[in-house]
Amino acid sequence: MALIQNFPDELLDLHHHWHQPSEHPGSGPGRVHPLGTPGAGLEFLQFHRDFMVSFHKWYDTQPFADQVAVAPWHKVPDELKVAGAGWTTGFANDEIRLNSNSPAFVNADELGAFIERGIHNQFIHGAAAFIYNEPIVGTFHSPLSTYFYQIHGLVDWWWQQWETIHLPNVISRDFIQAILKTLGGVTVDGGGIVITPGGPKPVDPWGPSFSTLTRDRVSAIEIDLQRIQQGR
Ligand SMILES: [Cu+2]
Repeated sequence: MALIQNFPDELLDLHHHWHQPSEHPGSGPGRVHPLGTPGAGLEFLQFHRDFMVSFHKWYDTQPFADQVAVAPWHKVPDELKVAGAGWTTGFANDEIRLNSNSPAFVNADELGAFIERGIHNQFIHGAAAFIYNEPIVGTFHSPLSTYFYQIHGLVDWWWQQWETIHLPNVISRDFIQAILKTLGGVTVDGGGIVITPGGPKPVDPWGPSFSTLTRDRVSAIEIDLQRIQQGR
């Protein structure tokens, strides 16, 4: 039995609304970047990471909390890797790429889009619903099932592996927020970042290493900035 009792409606609605804006209007900000558009992949990763943090704030205090049942998978479980559950050579190759980062993902947005549009949307929720006989995992109410946290734990684990490799490329939201707070405004152009605290006065807050920022790093920062400016 893997359904979670007493699950807070607000969390369930937050998730449903994010995926389906017409449902539960007002439950959180909803998705900013539609599937298939720039920023959508990173938003998918970040939303579910944040969601799992919110979930654990509640779940871990419950007397019935079962941490083993919600522990992240670190690979697609073998029992799901059967044709009857929809496993294909294509998904097997996707998993190899996710584990090896070869070919490399240029940024977390590309990684997130690859996972969401592939294994996540087309395989793993449905396969888990089928193999574990837990139909709700295949619906927008999937957070009611402990399998949700194993699935999204795996998605997040792939992201964490990528972050470990690309640490210099990753600029956290907290870091950007601290900069916004300190300096009042940031604009990004193709050549780098210009800090404008009330006027177009370029400043280089990161020192010499900042000048080595690549276009990929800047685009990752741009996405973070858009998210912050839109209140996500
Ligand atoms: Cu979801």
